[in-house]
Amino acid sequence: MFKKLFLALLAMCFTASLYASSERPSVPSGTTQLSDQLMRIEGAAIRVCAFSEKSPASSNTAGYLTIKNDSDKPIELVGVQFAQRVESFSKTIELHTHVMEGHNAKMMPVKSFVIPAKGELKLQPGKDHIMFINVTKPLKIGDTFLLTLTFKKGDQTFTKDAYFAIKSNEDLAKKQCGCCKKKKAA
Ligand SMILES: [Cu+2]
Repeated sequence: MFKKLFLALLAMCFTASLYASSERPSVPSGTTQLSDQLMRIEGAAIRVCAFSEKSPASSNTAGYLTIKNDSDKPIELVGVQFAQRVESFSKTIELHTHVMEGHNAKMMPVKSFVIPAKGELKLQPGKDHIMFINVTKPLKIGDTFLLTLTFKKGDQTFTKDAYFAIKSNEDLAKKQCGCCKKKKAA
């Protein structure tokens, strides 16, 4: 009886710590908790960007988050996809980094990002990010989307779901990144 209560309390603590830093604590829970992996996800957000009705195929946007690895083994983020039963808003999702080509920063897809043991991975504007290619519908500030992140730790593969909040460009960075398709001047 006490053991059950203790386990329930423990589960609640882990759930609370996973969402403790969420900007929108009211988002529904019910995601798979992988507390045994000793990971925390913070500040998951997606840039709202301008959606072009005329050429939706050329609309892109970017997602950011911080992943903290409290374990003593490195963890690799190998993929991101829309969670089951979540209506997708882009055709492709890639992991991107920035490389310098002469004086210009250029985005390039990568296979994975490493979260070092007892360290963190910060995906942020102008740096490593999640790229949503071919956005298929307008996004609204304040909406949230559940995404499934796939990780590798040693020879083990596991997933973790995280809510991403749609945020304004101003909320995410002072300056515009090259992630959004630029609006033509009227
Ligand atoms: Cu990109």
